[in-house]
Amino acid sequence: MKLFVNSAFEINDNTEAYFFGNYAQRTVQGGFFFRNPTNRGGVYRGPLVNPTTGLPSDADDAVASVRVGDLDGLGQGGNCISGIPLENGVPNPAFLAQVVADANCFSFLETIPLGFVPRFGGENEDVSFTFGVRGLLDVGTGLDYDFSVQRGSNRSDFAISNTVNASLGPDTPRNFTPGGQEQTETLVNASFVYNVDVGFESDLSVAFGAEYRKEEFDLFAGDPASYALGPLADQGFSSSSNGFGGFPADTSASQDSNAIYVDLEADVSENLTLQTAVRYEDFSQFGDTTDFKLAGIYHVSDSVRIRSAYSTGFHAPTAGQANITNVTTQNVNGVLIDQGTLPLFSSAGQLAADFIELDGNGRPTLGPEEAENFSIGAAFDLGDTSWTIDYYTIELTDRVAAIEDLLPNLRANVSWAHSQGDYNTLVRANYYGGWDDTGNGVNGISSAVLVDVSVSYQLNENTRLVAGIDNVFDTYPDKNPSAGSLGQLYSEASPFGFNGGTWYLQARYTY
Ligand SMILES: [Ca+2]
Ligand SMILES: [Ca+2]
Repeated sequence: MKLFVNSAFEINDNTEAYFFGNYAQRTVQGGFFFRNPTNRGGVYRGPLVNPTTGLPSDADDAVASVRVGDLDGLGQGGNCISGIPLENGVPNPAFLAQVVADANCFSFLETIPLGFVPRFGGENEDVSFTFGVRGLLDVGTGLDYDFSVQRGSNRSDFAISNTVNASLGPDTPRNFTPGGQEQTETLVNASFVYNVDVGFESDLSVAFGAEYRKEEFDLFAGDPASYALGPLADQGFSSSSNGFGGFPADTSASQDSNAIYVDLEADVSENLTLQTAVRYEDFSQFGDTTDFKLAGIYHVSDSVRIRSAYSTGFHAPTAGQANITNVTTQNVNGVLIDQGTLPLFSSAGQLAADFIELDGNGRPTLGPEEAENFSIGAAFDLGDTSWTIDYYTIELTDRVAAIEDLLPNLRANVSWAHSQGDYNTLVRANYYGGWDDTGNGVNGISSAVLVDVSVSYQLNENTRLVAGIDNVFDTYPDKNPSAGSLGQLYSEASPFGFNGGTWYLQARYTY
């Protein structure tokens, strides 16, 4: 469901107030990749065992097994084998029958013999509104102003079904509400535009302004079973809802920043338009950053234009990336360990930074990610046809850790567009530099070039028909070396997907 409001009313001839807002709500659900039921770690996959006793073994004849839990505790009450031996991937029927018959011994083959594919989804709610006043002040040649306040929030409440908290054994629920998260942003803006005659071909347009931005991030705790460390945790059964563990506690984080900017643009001569901009921004936690942009278009002749732009940019870690604490207890090789994410600014985070520095790996810092963008292109007319060619590169340094590690550090794109009469054609080559799949621990995935082509035809005044192929040469990323156990042939984080080429037909109707 989506609702929009967009309104403005005149206060006087030179002043207008405006308001716009939106509300959207949707429910999302998706599945996980299928995995072989007998090798899902922490649920089914057991230790290597002696095929005739079902007890742990590191001998040459040891075989894989399906994990068995001892419900009244190890070393007290009844005893159980450690794993049901697998023979050609099939659980040994005699051992399986023995585990089923013994009420104190438990394997997930008793309750969910065919394995399970979790369904993950949630409710998403998005609300935002903007209120502002804009107008013209009678100063010199006239000063345009625009003051506004904007607030937006996006909340997701997650749900995961058809899964287990394996450490709860036979008592596990199958459906969980692992909690939620909300990002809220508040922006206060003041912007101005003033035109000055400095003797150029056109007036010099001077835009300047200031912005205050506050970002808040909240995590909401899940239901207790979604993060519980159940009684079988010390026997190798994983804790928390499998597939997406619940958040154990409510957590909040926030940061704010102040920015000022100036942007100048003018037709310097009949043939040359130049733009330059500078922006300074000060973050409550990352110090400050100054970025600039320089861009121009030069008309070589009536039919040939050259354009180029260079800019620096930044991407500050979000309040969530910088501040969030999300710790769950896991059983790792028989030892209970608190695992999760801690803010680098916390005392625990600084202690970890000390260790990393002592190891000679340099002290980790979290600051704005910096980018340099460069583009150059030409547009020209030949007879009845017009042509453009553009090249751009984006180079990033100081990647914000985690998700962004997955992105290639260099992307480039060359496109060739051609229009003649009612036809437009486009050929585009996209270059993705090498990247690391940190989620699966696979580094050094190869760079790739993908080529897209499309043709469109203006059928009549309102209708345009488009046919195209994205990824004409059906390029795929490198295969995931651990595809077998994860059920993922390719990394799901591939910057250009893993679906190969696609073709499409479109009809666009404008009215
Ligand atoms: Ca026991
Ligand atoms: Ca049993």
